[in-house]
Amino acid sequence: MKRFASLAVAAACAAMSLPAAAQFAKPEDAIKYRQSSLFVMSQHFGRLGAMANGRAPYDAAAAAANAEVVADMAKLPWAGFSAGAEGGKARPDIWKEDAKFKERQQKLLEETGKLVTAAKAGNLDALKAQFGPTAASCKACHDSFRAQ
Ligand code: ASC
Repeated sequence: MKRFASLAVAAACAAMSLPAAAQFAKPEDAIKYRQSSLFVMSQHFGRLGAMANGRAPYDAAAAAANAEVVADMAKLPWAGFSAGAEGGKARPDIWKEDAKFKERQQKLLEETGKLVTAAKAGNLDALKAQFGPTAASCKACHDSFRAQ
């Protein structure tokens, strides 16, 4: 069992250190992967927005669960912007301005991390206060890197 566990960890580490491109069988898969994770993120973020903006009743447990999904999804799309996977709504600048693109990713990860903390605080005001900055981090990346 212990041996199996350490093999599993080794395999997971090997997968993480693979170049991102090697993780997808074809460029269309990379595009679908990033769009899918962003879509799931937007669905759960939208549910938080509905609560933050008073369009849905505040539900502390649902808020925390939704925020967790948002933060988990926020980690995923980036591997899908791999070399040779241009297309979809991605602007070519993504592959030319790596530092700026990474900085936007980092900001989203930071804000979605804070969103989890805020949602777990268990009060609507905390959620409201962190919803805007998180949405702003989505928008900042879209403004620079997503085609209209
Ligand atoms: C959403 C969603 C986005 C962001 C963005 C924030 O709910 O789907 O892409 O928020 O609109 O400005």
